[in-house]
Order: sequence, then structure tokens, then C-alpha cells
Amino acid sequence: MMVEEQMIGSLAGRIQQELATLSRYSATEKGVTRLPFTKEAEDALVCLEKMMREAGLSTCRDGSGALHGFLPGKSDKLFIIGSHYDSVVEGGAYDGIAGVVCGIEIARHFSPNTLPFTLEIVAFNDEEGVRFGGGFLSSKALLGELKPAELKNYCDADGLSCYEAMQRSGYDPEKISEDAWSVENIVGFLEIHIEQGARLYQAGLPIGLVTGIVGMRRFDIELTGRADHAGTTPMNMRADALTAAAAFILTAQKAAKERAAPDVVATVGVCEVRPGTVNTVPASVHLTLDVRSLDAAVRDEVVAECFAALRKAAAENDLTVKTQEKLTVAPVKMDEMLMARLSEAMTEEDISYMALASGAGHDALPIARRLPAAMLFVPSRDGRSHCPEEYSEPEDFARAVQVAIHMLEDWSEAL
Ligand code: HGY
Ligand code: MN
Ligand code: MN
Repeated sequence: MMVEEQMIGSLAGRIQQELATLSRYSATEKGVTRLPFTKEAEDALVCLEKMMREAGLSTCRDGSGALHGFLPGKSDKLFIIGSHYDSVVEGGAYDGIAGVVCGIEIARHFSPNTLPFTLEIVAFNDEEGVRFGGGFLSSKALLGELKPAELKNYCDADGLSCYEAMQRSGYDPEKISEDAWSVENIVGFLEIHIEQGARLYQAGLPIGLVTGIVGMRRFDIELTGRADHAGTTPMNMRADALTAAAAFILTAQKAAKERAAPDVVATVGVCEVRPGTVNTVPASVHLTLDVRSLDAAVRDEVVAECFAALRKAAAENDLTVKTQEKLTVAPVKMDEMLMARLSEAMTEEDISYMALASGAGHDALPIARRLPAAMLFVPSRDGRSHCPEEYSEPEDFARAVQVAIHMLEDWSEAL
């Protein structure tokens, strides 16, 4: 079934409108900042709830702050489509939430009780882990993989734990996994997401079929030395925390670059120096480390190299080191059956696409370990993401929606 171009046009127009509305729920003027358990996150959720109901879905929330929309089918089996509605700080208007909007548009296309399964559209909370340092909060909770006590170990910059932030927002963290899925009841999961890299954009292709997602390890590191006068403390008598941090940062870059593989990356995204004054030897530094690879062993080698360098530099500078591993998630391959169904739908729609791995983490990452999962990527202009310049064409989202609709229609006809 060739898709009428004007159908793509009208669908694209509605998607663009919905994303423009949702992008206003932000704590910053510059880009989009919508962190979990904040007013802007709650306001976005209310707006998504309205969009879901207008599309004919019944809605409910779960104990992690995720929103669910349901379109009943001919069985209680579930096919789930979704992505996250939280963002990074001063991020873009498409990362995550575009996949929720696409899910709503897919569901809107179908009448109740026509698909062989119930369609569940999910807006996941705190996929990014930017506020509390973890990530995948809702997807892990829905997989039954989160314990309430763990939420006390994740704290924001003000020292407020995720546990307390949930309580302040009216959630009961003790019930975080009470709404966990019965995984055996789920036929499949699809996430539509922006690529956040430049491969599709440079190839001029409208869609990417994701083959796998990198494994990730994330750490919080606290280096403690001693504050001293910058003018009167001889170099050989300092306990300068920033010196060891510099060795760590350069080792992270070098270790990843030496693997010379695009999926092997290491990033020190946070480097907070205290007391942070021009004439005081840095007493302490808070760092984060994020290491990824499609190969868990390579990922672990890079981590080991980084911490060996840190221990050596800390010993040479008379520092103490405290580390906390905040996230450990294995690389995954996407489901072959779902990939084949999506590939067939794109062939029938005469849409050219590229198969590619994801260097970004997604809710599909923990989910794919437990049930059949697939992802479709939409090009990111210039490969930019996690910044206000993030942009993707609404027509490309519309094409991804049409591919998913085509796959679900084929699925129904085949039964
Ligand atoms: O960090 C990531 O890859 C994703 O944006 N959470
Ligand atoms: Mn992101
Ligand atoms: Mn994302």
C-alpha cells in the first residue's frame, strides 16, 4: 500500500503541532529542560494525557510517573509503543517525547478491537537519569527491576533523593514496581526515536532500522584533596584534586580513541571543582564517567583503564577517591522477527532505510533484554541532539508512523 503523500503531509503537520505544544513544558527558555518529578514534567504529562484521550485511548499513570494509553484489541496480549517524556538540561524538543507522540498517532489510526492485541502507548519517566544519576526509571520499574530502597541512593544536585522527590510529587516510592508488566503477556515493543547522530542525515535516508544498542556504565566520582593558598603552597606539598581529575579525563578520552571503533565512547560530562576560586588549590572534584560499547568486554576494559589511571594519580597527589556505579546496562540486539516485519513494511511502502546500531541509550535497552523489542530512527539534522539545535523533519516522523501502522496491519491480516 503506497502511502498518499498528502496523508504524510497532514500527519506531519499534526505531529509538528503536538511537539511544538509539548516543547513549551520546559524549565528553561534555551532548549528544553524537563526533569523528572518537576512541574514542567507534570504539565507535559497532563498534556499527553489529553492527547491520548483525544486519540481514543483510555489512560492511567503508574507508580514511576509513566503514563499509559490503551487501545483494546481482540486479546489481552499487549503490543507496546513508547518512549520517554523527560529531557536533559537545555536539550531538544524531539528526544524521547517525539516517540510518545508517534505512538499516539499510530494508535489513533486503529479502531478498538481490530488489532490482534491491545495497543499500549507509554510515556516513560526519567529515561535520561540526568537529575538523579540513574536512568531508565520507568522502564526498569515496569520490568520489575527496581526496588524502593534503591531510589534513596540516587540524589540530585541539591542532595534530594529520587525517593524524596517522588514523595514531594505525590508518588509513593514504596509502590515503584507495583504496576510492573507481566512480561510473558507482551508480544513486542517498538520505540520510534531520533537518531541523535548524523548517519541517516548524511545518507539522506528518512528512516533507520536499529540492529542493537550499546551497553553503558555510568559512575559518580568524588576526589578529595586539600584546599590551600595558591601562592604560598609549594607544588610538592599540594593535594590538588583537579590534577588527578585531569589525568582521569585524558585517560578516558585516550582509552576510547585507542579502540578506534565508533561505538566505543567515554565521556566525563560533569566536572565540579570546589571551592572553585582562582587562588585556592582545588580541594575536591565531583566527576561523572559514561562509557559505552556494543561489546561489554571492551566497555569494561575502558572503564578499568580509567580507574587505574585515577588510582595512580590520586596516590601521587595524596587524594581520597569515592566512586559510585550509578548505571550498568548490557548491550542488546533488537528482535529479528520485529526487524523483519518492519523491513517488509518499509519495502512495501517503498521507503529506503539504513540498518544501524544505536550509540544512545533508550528505554528499549533494558526492555530488549526481557522481551522482543525494535526501534525505528528518524534523522537528526547535522546529527545534533541533547542541545537546543536538535531538529528532525515532521515528515520523517510521519513516515515512521506509517511504517508502524503498515506493520500492524500486515500482522492483523496474517492472523
Ligand atoms: O544517554 C543517552 O544515551 C540517552 O539520551 N539517555
Ligand atoms: Mn537523551
Ligand atoms: Mn532519548
